[in-house]
Amino acid sequence: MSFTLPALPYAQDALAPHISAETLDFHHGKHHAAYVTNLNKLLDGHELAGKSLEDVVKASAGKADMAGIFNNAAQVWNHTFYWNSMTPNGGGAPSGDLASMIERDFGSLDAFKTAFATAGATQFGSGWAWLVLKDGKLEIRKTGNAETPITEAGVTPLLTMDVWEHAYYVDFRNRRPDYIATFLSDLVNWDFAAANLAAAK
Ligand code: MN3
Repeated sequence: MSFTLPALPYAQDALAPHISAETLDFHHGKHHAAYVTNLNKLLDGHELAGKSLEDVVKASAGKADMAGIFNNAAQVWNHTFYWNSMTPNGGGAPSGDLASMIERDFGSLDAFKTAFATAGATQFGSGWAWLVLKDGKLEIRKTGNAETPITEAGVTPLLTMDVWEHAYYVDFRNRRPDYIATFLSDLVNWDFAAANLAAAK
């Protein structure tokens, strides 16, 4: 049994003009696809073959002899989560429990946006910014390269933003802060974050 590349949850041009079809063609069709292909090769005949993707990520995390498996498995998981963290006509404001928890734990939606944008902008080199639930409280995480909060005990990711250069270079060149601002204003999928929050309760 091997892993397959999940389809994007929207058309390749659905996030334009913010994120172009060209970016998604490469980012999903080449980068994400390569992580799936590499993972399947690495798991061929391996003791972790046949496990779920989350189990492969957790079992290989922090193990030097499984670094390749971890990097590819975590990148497969992170990217699928990232596609769902965006939606055409996204942005706006969350509602319900998520809105009140953001207000409670960050002070305001604007304060959350500032903290999330700072995490993304200050992740040196490649990585990810996250909104997570930990012990009933919302927190921000930033992770380097393929690192993912699903390896952290008691943490449920609600939302992520890819800050690898391949996520924004075609559309924003080197302007990572502009990509981050656009993610928050026009792309972020609050319904996905709210559904993750509801499922974690
Ligand atoms: Mn990426």
